Amino acid sequence: MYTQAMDTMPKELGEAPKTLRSADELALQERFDARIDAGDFIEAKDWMPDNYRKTLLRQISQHAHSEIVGMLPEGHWISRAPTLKRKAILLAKVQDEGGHGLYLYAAAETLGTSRDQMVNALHTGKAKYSSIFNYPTLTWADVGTIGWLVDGAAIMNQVPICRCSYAPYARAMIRICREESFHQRQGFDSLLVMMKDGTDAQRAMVQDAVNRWWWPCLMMFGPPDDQSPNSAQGMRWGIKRVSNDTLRQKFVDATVDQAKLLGVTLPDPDLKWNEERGHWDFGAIDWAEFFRVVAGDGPCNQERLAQRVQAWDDGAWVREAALAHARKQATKQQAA
Ligand code: BYC
Repeated sequence: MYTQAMDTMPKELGEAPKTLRSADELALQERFDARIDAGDFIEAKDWMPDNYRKTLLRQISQHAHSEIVGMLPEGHWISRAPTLKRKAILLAKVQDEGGHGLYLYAAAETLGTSRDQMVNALHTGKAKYSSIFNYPTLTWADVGTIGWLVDGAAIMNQVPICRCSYAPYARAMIRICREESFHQRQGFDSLLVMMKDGTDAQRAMVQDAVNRWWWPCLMMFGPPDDQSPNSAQGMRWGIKRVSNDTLRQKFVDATVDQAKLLGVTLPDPDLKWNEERGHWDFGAIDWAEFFRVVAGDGPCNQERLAQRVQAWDDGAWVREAALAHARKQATKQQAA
C-alpha cells in the first residue's frame, strides 16, 4: 500500500527521492521472502536481492570451476587405463565433468556475469574450487577411489541442490546428479574388481588410495557448521538445504557399509557405531590442512591452476576460429 502511494506521486515533483525507491525495494524484498518461504523457485528474470545474486554467483561459479579442475586428476590417467573398457568409461566420465562445468557456467551467466569473467577469476586465483582436486592421483586405484568416494561425497552434497531456490541451478543439478550416480558406481565397480579378483599388490594399492582420499573427502563438505560463515544465509534463502555437518555425517553413514563390501578399512581408529545417536562417530578432521589447501597451499594447487591456464591459452585458436565462422555465417545470412 505504502509503495503504491509512492508510485502515484505526481510527476511534477521530479525524481523520486532515495527513500521512495527503498520503499519499492522493501516491497520487492517482502514478496521475494514470501516466495522463498512458500518454497517457490526463482527464475533469472525475477527480482532478487543483490546478495542473493552474489551468493549464487559465488557458489555456482565455484562449483563450475570444481567440475572443470576436477577433470585434471583423472584425465591424467586416460592414456594409462589398464583396459579398453576402463579407458572408454574414464573418457566418458571426464567428458561428463566438462559438460557439468558448462551447464553450471551457463546457469551462472543467467545471473549477469560472463564466462570470461568467471574464467578470469579462476585463472587469477580469485575464485575458489573444491579443495579435493588439489590432491594427486598416484596410482590407478586413485581413479576408482575418486569415483567411489569423491563422486559419492559430491552426490550427497548435490542432491539437495536439485531443490535449490534458484531454478536454473536446480535444473542443472538434476542432470548432473544423474550422471554423478553413474560415476560413483563405476568407481566402486573398478575397486571391487581389484579387491575381489586382483593380486595382493592391487588390493594394497586400493587400500593405500582409500587411506589418502578418505580425510580430504570429509573436508569436501566444507567447514563445521559453527565455522561456516555462509551457511545461515544460504539456508535462509533455500540455496543450501542441508548443513555441512549433516551431509558429512550422512556420507560417513552411507560409506561404512560400502567399505565393508569392498573389503577396505577406512583410515579412522575412532570410527565407531553410536547406538544412541544412530550414526557412526568419526575422528577429528584436520581443519588446518583444509584451510591451507583452500588458501592455495595444497599438494597440487599450483599444478592444477597452471594446467587450466595452459589449456585456456592453447584453446585460443579454437575460440577465434569459432567466432570467425559465426561472423561469416552472419554475413552470409544478411546477404541472402
Ligand atoms: N573446497 O561458509 P561455507 C565434484 C569455502 S565438484 C574449497 O560453508 P558455503 C566433482 C567456501 O566457498 C565438487 N572451498 O561456504 C567434480 C567459503 O569460502 P568463500 C564441488 C571450500 O558456500 C568432478 C568458505 O570455505 N561441489 O564433486 O555455504 C569430478 C566457508 O565455507 C570448500 C560444489 O561446489 C571446499 N571443499 O558451503 C568429481 C557444490 N568448502 O566462498 C566430482 C556446491 C567450503 O566465502 N557448493 N569452502 O570465500 C556447495 O554446496 C557449498 O558452496 C559448499 C560450501 C558446501 C562447498
